[in-house]
Amino acid sequence: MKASIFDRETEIRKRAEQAGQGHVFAWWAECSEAERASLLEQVDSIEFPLLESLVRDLVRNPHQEETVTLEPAPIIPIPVSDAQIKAKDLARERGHTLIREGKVAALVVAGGQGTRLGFDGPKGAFPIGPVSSKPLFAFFAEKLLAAQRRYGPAIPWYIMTSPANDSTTREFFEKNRFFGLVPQQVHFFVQGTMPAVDQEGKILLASKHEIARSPDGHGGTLRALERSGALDRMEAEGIQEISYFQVDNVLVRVPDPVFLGYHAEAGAEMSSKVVRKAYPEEKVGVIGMRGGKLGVIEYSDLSQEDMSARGPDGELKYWAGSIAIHMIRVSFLRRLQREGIQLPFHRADKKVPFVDADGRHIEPASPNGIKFECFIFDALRHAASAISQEVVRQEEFSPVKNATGVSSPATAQGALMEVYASWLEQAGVKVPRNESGALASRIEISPLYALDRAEAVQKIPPDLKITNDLLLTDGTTSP
Ligand code: UD2
Repeated sequence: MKASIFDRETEIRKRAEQAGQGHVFAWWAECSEAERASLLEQVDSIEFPLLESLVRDLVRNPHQEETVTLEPAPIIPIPVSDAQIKAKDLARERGHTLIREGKVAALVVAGGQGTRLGFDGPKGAFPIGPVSSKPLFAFFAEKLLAAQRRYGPAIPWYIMTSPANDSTTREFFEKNRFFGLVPQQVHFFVQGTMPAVDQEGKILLASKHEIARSPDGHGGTLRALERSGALDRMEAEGIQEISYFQVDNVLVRVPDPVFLGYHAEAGAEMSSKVVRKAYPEEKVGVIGMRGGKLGVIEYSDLSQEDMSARGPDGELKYWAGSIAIHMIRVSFLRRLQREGIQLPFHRADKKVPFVDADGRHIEPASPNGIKFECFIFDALRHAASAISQEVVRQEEFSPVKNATGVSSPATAQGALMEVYASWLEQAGVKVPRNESGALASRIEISPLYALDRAEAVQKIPPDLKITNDLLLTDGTTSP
């Protein structure tokens, strides 16, 4: 006879009760057979010992982060001197070789809920093309496609989704015929979730038969790569380096031979890109040395004093803002797994809809719940060697976070168009602007037309006239 989850009901209930979470069965009598089975499955999947330790350390006795002295980190600068330019050229060559040898995979974390953007769907489906309206995912796919055409081997693309957006993300790729990529090179893997708890550490119920759960943060990538078999696959395919980025940054260079080269030259296990912070309170983590180890200190954890501290040159002391672009060596992830190293969880206070003690569904107006998330950059402190490279913000970082204002679709499109305008201008084209210097028409260049400035300058005819919206594509783009 087929085993049923009900065979283990007593054991599952006991585990929940022993962990002080027996209330999750409060509405059992009202649940249908299917709902009961589902609830048991959900409770069964909870790692109670882990949850108990998080409730103890982050909810009941939240300890203040011990004050460790922060020091600025060494950063590879944007090259100015001949020696720096030479080092960059060497890095580029090294990166080209690794890509040509098929040793690089791309990985995007796309499991976030995109609540701030208020977009109904996976964030990667957001239409960002200033002229084409093509989605974020299409930009990344075309960059990979263009790199493949240039360097040879297919670049595997790993996409981390969450249970909430996994099927919609897959459907979106199917519908768009994988944006010209071969479906076999695109690997979706789903991140884990953690139960959300109230201020007393009690698990919140999203409905009478549903635990409120949320994705376990982008640090969940590590566990999800192992669990899904993606890490095994990478090793089997001879992938050495993972080019990691976030779904919200349309300007990302993926893969970037220069970054890859610096990272490989240094024998680094995990590396990061940084930009100069635009202003002290900007919501990016800063790269610094903490207790002698390179790390990212999240903006919310940076003291007011450190945030605004300035050096003798008047520049921010902690100017190196992390733009969440990393190079991660596959063997590093395997080592972390072998050594049983787990990333720490952080507490995030959020509004979590829940069912109250009277069975009413409540949509809270202010944060009532606590979610637990891991951050990928916490892996940095375990890297035997790590480098950071400064890059030009205008060329590589313009995230889409909010519906309007800073870090919104409007600012990202503006940044994209300015990049294209500078390519066009360097190619000798007159780009129409109004009196205030703003672009007079919308412009867009597909990565399939030109992957980078050098290719654009070489391809764009200097006598090109821009009289209306301009879209340069190679004509074979799918959507
Ligand atoms: C992140 C960094 C911040 C800075 C900034 C750059 C953290 C805590 N902070 O800020 O230091 O580098 O990005 O843009 O990371 N995601 C998942 N699963 C999750 C949670 C997030 O895949 O469970 C993805 C999400 O889809 C997005 C990315 O991770 O691509 C960043 O998430 P976020 O928007 O919550 O990060 P944010 O803006 O707080």
